[in-house]
Amino acid sequence: MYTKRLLVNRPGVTVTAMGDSALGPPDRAPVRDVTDDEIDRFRARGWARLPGLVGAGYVADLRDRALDRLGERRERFRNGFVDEAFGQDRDIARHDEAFAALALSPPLARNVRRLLTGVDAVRLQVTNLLVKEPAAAGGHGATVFHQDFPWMPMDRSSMLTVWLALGDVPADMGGLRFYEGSHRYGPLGRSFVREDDDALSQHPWLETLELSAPFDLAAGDATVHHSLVVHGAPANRRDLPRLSFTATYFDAAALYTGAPYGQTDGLGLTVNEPFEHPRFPVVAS
Ligand SMILES: O=C(O)CCC(=O)C(=O)O
Repeated sequence: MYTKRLLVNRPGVTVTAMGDSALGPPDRAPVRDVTDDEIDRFRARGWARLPGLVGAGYVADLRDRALDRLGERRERFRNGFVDEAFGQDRDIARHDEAFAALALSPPLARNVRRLLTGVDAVRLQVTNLLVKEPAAAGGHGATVFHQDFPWMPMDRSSMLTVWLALGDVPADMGGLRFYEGSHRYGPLGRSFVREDDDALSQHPWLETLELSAPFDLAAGDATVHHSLVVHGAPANRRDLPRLSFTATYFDAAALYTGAPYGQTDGLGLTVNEPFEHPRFPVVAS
């Protein structure tokens, strides 16, 4: 059961709830290094595929944990524009030590630091367990094309999301698609706040950019996408839920702008200062 797992740390992994000041040494998640080619591709296109990023055994355990968690919480996920596209269990790493160990893994943080340009250290912004239920069973619809950054209260966009497949994700299960190089066009406005406010409706010229071809991911494969790249996903046409884990990181030197944002409102952050708060740990890399 999920609750038992919370109480029993694994050998060598001592992780307290994220948000507390004492974070244990999350050094056991098996994460490979990104290659120079992958870094080049990420910088040129705004996203990259990272096959076999996390070891299969570790991912199988994450998937079991995710299924336990979803079994308990599924009904809570459905509300708002975003949750028409996929269900979220935000901050999963604050509730489960295996997800925390991955999100706080130095090899993963080192990868993120190397992918972003001119960044010396990164903070973890948020973790998420995502589920896209099969459309045929009345589940979720498409994830409309959008950028992540326009929501954010950071003064710079050096920020990315690692999207890890917890099971096999064939393209027709709702695999992500990306507008190649769209991260070079700056913030293009918010989506998910009004009807029909997806990035393509607001910026039809995006269709002049190449859309990445559909691709399959195996469990343990990941993609990484820049906070400014326009991305979305079709509905899940399979009969199993699409399960993924995301971890979003940003430049540790970024300053808080004070823009209203659910995650940061009320935390006592200081405008024009870095995000010095246990919710946004600098991850050793
Ligand atoms: O998983 C999806 O369908 C979308 C995820 C997404 O937009 C993100 O992680 O930024």
